[in-house]
Amino acid sequence: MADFNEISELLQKGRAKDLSALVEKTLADGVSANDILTKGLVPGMNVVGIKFKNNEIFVPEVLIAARAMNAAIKILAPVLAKEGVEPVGTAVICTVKGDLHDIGKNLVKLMIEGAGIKVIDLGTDCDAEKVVNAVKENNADIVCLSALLTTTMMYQKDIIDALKAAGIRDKVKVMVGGAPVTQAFADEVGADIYTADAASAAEAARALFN
Ligand code: B1M
Repeated sequence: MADFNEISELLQKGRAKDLSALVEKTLADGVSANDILTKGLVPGMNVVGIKFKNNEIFVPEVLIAARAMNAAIKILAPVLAKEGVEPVGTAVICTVKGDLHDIGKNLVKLMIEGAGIKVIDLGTDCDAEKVVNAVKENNADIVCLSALLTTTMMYQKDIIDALKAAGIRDKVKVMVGGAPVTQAFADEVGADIYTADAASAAEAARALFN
């Protein structure tokens, strides 16, 4: 029986070594990587977010939890991403300017790669010019924009505007996401696709090529 609660607890405490060992054991017991992610790790990170908001923990503790999350994701990565699949298209992904949150963006990247799409990762704090250049250089089909802050989500629109100004808006589909982003916001900024989680992002990206 998988102990998702223990996975969540270890993540919250930032005990990367113990968490990695438990994630490895849980995988070996036959539990799916997706269940470990969605029933253990993501709920654990949500608790971290709530405690952070309530000033029960502070940036250093959040960073330590994030490090543990990344260590666990590293173990799940090869299982989540099906290897050896010929890419059907190319995506450019980033977390937008002013925003350093990359755990969700990395998950979206992983799952999109798993759906057989080549992903160019521009990292975090990414400005519009960098996105426009990457789309041109890689002849990308999709632009994936992640934003975790209410203060940075509007920059998704700036990137869409920059794609328009560069004359390439109609050549790419723009997908937006991140905790504060909604379908209504996506419509408002003129994105083509909004998805709430990494699995839906991969599904939507893949659907573009079917
Ligand atoms: Co920050 N932070 N943080 N943080 N942080 C939040 C986002 C916050 C909600 C915490 C809170 O107050 N409860 C809050 C934002 C408030 C707001 O804007 N409304 C916040 C704040 C305020 C800040 C700082 C300003 C704090 C400060 O310095 N005073 C600061 C900003 C720094 C900056 O970016 N400029 C800051 C810093 C940090 C750390 C560096 C310490 C760390 C990030 C480490 C890292 O990413 N490497 C951090 C963390 C870890 C969080 C929380 C706790 C967790 C985020 C996370 O990784 N979640 C977060 C609270 C929370 O979200 N519960 C919080 C797990 C991840 C799997 O989920 O990223 O939402 P998420 O991704 C999901 C979906 O959103 C979706 O798929 C993923 C799941 O499948 N998704 C997409 C994401 N991108 C997508 C793109 C798509 C589609 C779906 O298509 C393209």
